Amino acid sequence: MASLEELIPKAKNAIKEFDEDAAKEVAQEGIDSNVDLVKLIEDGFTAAMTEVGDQFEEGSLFLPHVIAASEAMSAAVELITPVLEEQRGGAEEKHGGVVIGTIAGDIHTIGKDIVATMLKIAGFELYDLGRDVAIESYVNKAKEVDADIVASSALMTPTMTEQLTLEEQLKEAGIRDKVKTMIGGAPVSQKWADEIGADIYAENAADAVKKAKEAVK
Ligand code: HCB
Repeated sequence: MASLEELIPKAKNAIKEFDEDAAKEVAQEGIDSNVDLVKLIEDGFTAAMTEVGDQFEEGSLFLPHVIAASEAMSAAVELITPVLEEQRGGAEEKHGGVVIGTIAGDIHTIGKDIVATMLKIAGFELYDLGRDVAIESYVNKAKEVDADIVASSALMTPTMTEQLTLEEQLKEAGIRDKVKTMIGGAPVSQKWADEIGADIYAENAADAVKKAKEAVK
């Protein structure tokens, strides 16, 4: 049996060494050792992914490294997700419906997937539209399922502006006052949320769950 403290550095190394098999092994060890899997994702895999991103920005790593690191991370999270759902799924009260997706023009899914998983585990009904989601798809889905929250993820400066378009199109469709909007992603901030009139800015998955629960109270 391994402790969380032992597994966090192993998780980080697996991502930083772009080693998918090692990432899956750490995830499985975490499951078998019954450690806090949310912490393993956030303090282990996600923390290392952020480091990889920083090194990519500095120019010491290149796109194939980022792709390999993100594949390793996705493989680990894929193993952990059903276990988390089983452990916590039925345990909490139901909170409402969330339409979520990575915004039009943007294919980054890792953060959005983690947020979606955590919201689901916390008792929200999730409608995950995937990546590169057209604005009208968010609007149509929100109408169709009578959503409480429309959540978007943007990882790039150019695609952030689509979050403003989403605000505008929800207004045009006459449903802006019926839903709360949540935005997130590395370049997104509270300042941007204030500027475009989004209801919630969430810095990470735990923050997203906390604020989403408050918003639908
Ligand atoms: Co990508 N990429 N990328 N990338 N990528 C970024 C985002 C850059 C910042 C790297 C850089 O240049 N510095 C940059 C964007 C620059 C900018 O505009 N500011 C960038 C670029 C430019 C690109 C391409 C254009 C590269 C190219 O092809 N030349 C291309 C994008 C094409 C497109 O989208 N149309 C591209 C591709 C890729 C992949 C495919 C290699 C891979 C994505 C794999 C995948 O997602 N399936 C990738 C990755 C992995 C990154 C970095 C390294 C990490 C992103 C990540 O997964 N972080 C990223 C660098 C960085 O972000 N610093 C780089 C880990 C997750 C867990 O964090 O912030 O996404 P997160 O999510 C958090 C948080 O934000 C919040 O909760 C999550 C969990 O804690 N949250 C929400 C997220 N969404 C939320 C939604 C809510 O409603 C609420 C909270």
